[in-house]
Amino acid sequence: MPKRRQRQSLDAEDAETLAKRTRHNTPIKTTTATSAGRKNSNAKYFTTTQGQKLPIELKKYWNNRYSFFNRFDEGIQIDEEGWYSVTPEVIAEDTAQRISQLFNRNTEFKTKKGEELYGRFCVIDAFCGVGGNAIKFAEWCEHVIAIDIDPVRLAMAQHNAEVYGVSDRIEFILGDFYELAPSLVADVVFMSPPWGGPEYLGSEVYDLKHMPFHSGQEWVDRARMVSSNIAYFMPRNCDPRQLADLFPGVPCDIEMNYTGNFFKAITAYYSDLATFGSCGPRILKM
Ligand code: MGP
Ligand code: SAH
Repeated sequence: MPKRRQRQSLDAEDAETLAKRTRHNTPIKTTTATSAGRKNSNAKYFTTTQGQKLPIELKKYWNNRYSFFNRFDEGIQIDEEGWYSVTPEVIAEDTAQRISQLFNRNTEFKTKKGEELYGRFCVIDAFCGVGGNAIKFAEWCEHVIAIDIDPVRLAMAQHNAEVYGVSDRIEFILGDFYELAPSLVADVVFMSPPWGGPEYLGSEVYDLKHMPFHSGQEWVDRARMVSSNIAYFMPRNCDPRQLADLFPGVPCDIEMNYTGNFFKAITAYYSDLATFGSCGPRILKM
């Protein structure tokens, strides 16, 4: 069973200061939102020890490869967009653990498989990428539906789940979550949509109205067609109040996600996934 981690609330932090806590991280300069360096004819590349040729801007992610998958050397596959989008393993683990514990608190159902306990609920990873979150969900709950619009990344997610020995609990679906949502059935929806590439840090506050493809509101409205239990993995320069307002009338916890001392992202939890039942944004530090 994965180890448990303690969550603490941040008393002194409020919504406005959270939106400004991005200064210690410098955005990388890239020429396109979807593939760092690809459209720059002068782009420099490096070759990984696996023989993968990647734009030099992605080297910092390669250097942190074990923070994304501690079993990286067992054959983990990641493409360019996957490198800058994959959720660090420690954060994916916290999210899966939190959802499992909170959901089971409300349902009290558990099932036993071998020596381990899994929550008897189904979570949708609506944008599974190369599988960073889906793999961790599969370690904590019985059934995961992992969706991605990109066939290459979906195949990588499946391969990576096999490396972790959890692919039997994940149903992989190739498709557009926006189109699929009305026909899906699940208890929880986790969303980590595209933010527009590493340039998401280019403005002081990330505006949910101007996300690529669909606005932050449209994604939440789609997720609500499946379940009100939503977890939304979003840029660290989001305005927590804007995130909370996406789903009026239900509790919302805003969690700051760290790897070590580095503030990486925030996750908004709605409805039953919000622990304390307040309708304003309540900020937690993970
Ligand atoms: P980052 O800011 O690109 O990296 O993304 P980092 O290491 O904080 O760089 P720094 O130089 O600014 O310090 C931080 C984390 O956000 C990544 O590790 C991913 O987990 C996540 N992330 C980044 N992007 C661009 C996306 C995205 O488009 N979609 C999703 N779902 N996650 C992303
Ligand atoms: N959490 C993932 C990273 C997600 S990155 C991980 O840890 O690996 C966002 C992903 O959303 C990308 O892989 C992209 O292909 C996918 N995507 C973009 N639009 C989509 C859509 N409409 N439906 C489903 N997936 C989509």
